[in-house]
Amino acid sequence: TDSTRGNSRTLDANNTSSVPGSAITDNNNTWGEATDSSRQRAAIDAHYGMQLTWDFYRDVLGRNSIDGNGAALINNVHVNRNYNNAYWDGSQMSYGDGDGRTFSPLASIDVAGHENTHGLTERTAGLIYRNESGGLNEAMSDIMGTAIEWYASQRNPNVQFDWKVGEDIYTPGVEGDALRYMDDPTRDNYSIDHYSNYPRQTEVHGSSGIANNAFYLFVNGGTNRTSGLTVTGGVGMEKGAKIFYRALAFYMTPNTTFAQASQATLQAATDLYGANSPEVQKLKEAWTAVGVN
Ligand code: ASN
Ligand code: CA
Ligand code: ZN
Ligand code: CA
Repeated sequence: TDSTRGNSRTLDANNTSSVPGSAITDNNNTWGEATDSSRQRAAIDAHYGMQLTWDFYRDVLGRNSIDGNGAALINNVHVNRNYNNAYWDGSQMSYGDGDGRTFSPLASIDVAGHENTHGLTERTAGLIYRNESGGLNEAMSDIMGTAIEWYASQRNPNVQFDWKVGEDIYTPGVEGDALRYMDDPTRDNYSIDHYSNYPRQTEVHGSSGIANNAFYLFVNGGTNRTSGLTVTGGVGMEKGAKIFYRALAFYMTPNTTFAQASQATLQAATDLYGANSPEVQKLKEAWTAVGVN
């Protein structure tokens, strides 16, 4: 239980689906020691991911937890047995341990940031989890999860920032792969990176690639594989995260489409940096590159 972060806490579901789970104890309240039980590791990872999420929301987004009012973030680990998933259920997070082949325990920083951000989206825009709004809901989680990984990498030299999602927990026996790739969403042979392909892939974890790639091009610069259009340079993660968060919290609504999301982010960028700013110009280029106008 983290008294410095609204009593957010991490609990043990004891390999059942029953949440919230039971308290996890330690003989000296110093967590992550080599001598601590290996069963604590997933809990410490989930808890660290929650702490970084809390601090990123506070320091970068200027927001007090998911509801803006300091709501405790509740994490459950060891959910089910060999469970290859992690999710937000409307009030708390659940993390499986994975089967050891497809996934190791699903508590990496980017995944924790992703799941916590489902809570943020639910308490702000309320993007409905199907159709275009569902793809945007998923993209906001990948975007903030990756921004939180970036924030962590600025503070902890052991954290490696990248544009992959879930690289540290996906297929532990395979080097270099990931669950999703924001710099080239099509690399997973499932996601799409351009709105012209939306009719072919409407599932939310695949259509998210459209907005994921727009965010990547905006923040980092790069080329969209499908259109071949290039955004030169990028505005950097901090500005990108602030703009997309402002769009989520102030302009998006439950049925927002990709085209409306583009307008929402442009309005947010205009609020923060001005209508004639390079930020607004680059953001237009990024959305154009992924086929959204
Ligand atoms: N891990 C998935 C996610 O957070 C669970 C789901 O499909 N809702 O999106
Ligand atoms: Ca200890
Ligand atoms: Zn998700
Ligand atoms: Ca990552």
